Amino acid sequence: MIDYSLYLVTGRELLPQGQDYFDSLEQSLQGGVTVVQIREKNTDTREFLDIASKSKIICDRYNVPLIVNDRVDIALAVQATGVHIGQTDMPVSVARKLLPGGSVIGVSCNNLQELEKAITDGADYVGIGAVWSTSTKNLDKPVIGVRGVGELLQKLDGTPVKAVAIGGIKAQNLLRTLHGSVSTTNRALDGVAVVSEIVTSTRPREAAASLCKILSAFRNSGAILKAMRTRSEYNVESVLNGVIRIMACVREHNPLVHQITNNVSITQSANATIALGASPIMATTAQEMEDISRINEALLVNIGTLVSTAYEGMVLAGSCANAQKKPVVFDPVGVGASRFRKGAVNTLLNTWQASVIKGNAGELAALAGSNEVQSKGVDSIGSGFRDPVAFVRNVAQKERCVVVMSGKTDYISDGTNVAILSNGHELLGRITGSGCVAGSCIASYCAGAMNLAQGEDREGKLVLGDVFLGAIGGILALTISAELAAMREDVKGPGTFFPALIDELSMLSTRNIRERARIQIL
Ligand code: 3NM
Ligand code: MG
Repeated sequence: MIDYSLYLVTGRELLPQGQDYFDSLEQSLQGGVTVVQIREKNTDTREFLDIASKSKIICDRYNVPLIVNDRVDIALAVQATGVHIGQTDMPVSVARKLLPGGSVIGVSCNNLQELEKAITDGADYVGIGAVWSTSTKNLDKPVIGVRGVGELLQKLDGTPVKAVAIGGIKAQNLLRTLHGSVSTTNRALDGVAVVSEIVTSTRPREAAASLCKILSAFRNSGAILKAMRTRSEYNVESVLNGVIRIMACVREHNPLVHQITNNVSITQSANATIALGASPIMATTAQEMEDISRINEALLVNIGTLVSTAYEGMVLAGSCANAQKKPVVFDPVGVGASRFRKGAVNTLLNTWQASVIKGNAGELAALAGSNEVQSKGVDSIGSGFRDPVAFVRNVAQKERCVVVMSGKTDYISDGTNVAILSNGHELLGRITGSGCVAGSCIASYCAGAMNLAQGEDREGKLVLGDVFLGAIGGILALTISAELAAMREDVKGPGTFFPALIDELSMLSTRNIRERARIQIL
């Protein structure tokens, strides 16, 4: 059995100046590479053979299997463990006939057709790529994206075929790659294949060791089986206690909540954030994202009025937040309204891991590719999903995060548990931006949840803090405050409602939450 965890594909042309190929290979084995593929694209047979046989001796010393790219004859000559076959190379069946019994054959796959063929052909493993863009290889097929890898992995269920992802994998995006590519059936990658992250390093041992550390931290975190859940069990009592702790923490610590949002509701969002006790920063420009990501405690990305400058900021801000394990709340406003928005949402979700995705039924339907609920612009039309509980749970599993479906009843799932909240008031639907404000409330409470998690184990986690509780808390704070605001005598309609809502958000008490929360946990 091959351990596919850290699969090195060689690339002699990428070695740093003065770095010896064999020395680099040996160091990477010392760092923890578990399988090596010799890849020589423009090397004469004699030289290829020479490199392969010397590499084989080194790999043998570390008990690491050697696989040869494309060339069955070289694999035979050096008694390699197997071959790796591209889509334009020799068919698997022919290679299988030529190689000794028990040889390992891997196939590069970019899409479902190629994957299904590789399974039928009897491949032992597949290399799924490119998951990220890369300059190491000229890509003639589309980049799959982390979420696309998950969809392909699902097709391997019930087969003995192993899978590694390849293309642009770095220490900095490895955890996100591993987490985001787990399928809805909990099929995870067996490993990752890298070229440049190890080969271009002047310290390949350390480069490999860093990747190994992340791989084992991810496996040990138990995160494969969970989308984002941090506690094993929730009930109404524990959830309300958690929300109340978060509320107090937000007021005490005034977390900085970075919000890239739309120009319709930006003022409402900033005001609501302040009212809850958090501190908003509404920065949008890419150049300042890295600095802000160091000081913020949560990020909100809202595509309500998407413009290209803010879009660049969104791409970068989310990656920075992931790198710092800070919660990312994503509001794909009107994702069904245009192809542009759909494409942007797809790119954003393939680039970074959202911690919470919040949308109305129409937006989440568009995101999930369901036509059960339609949208009109940014609004949802119709009565909603036949089985909203199953729907949010499935989207949470697929997107590997907490999903909030807002509406008259709000459904929140971490992929396992579902909270059903039925607080709120119809006046919320008669002002602009109440959905966007909900995003700000969730981000503020996720920041509070992260604050409460300081000192907890960080290893293998993509985000710190219980974002399921953060999402529930944000929705409860807003919808209960709306009820209290609507009860006021001076509130005559939507115009007077909004300022009253801000007042109530700032005065919300533990008692209000305990007495008014209408919550069910499944
Ligand atoms: N195959 P790096 S991408 C060899 O998509 C290879 O099948 C790919 O290099 C595929 O880790 C790739 O430097 C290059 O991005 C991967
Ligand atoms: Mg090939």
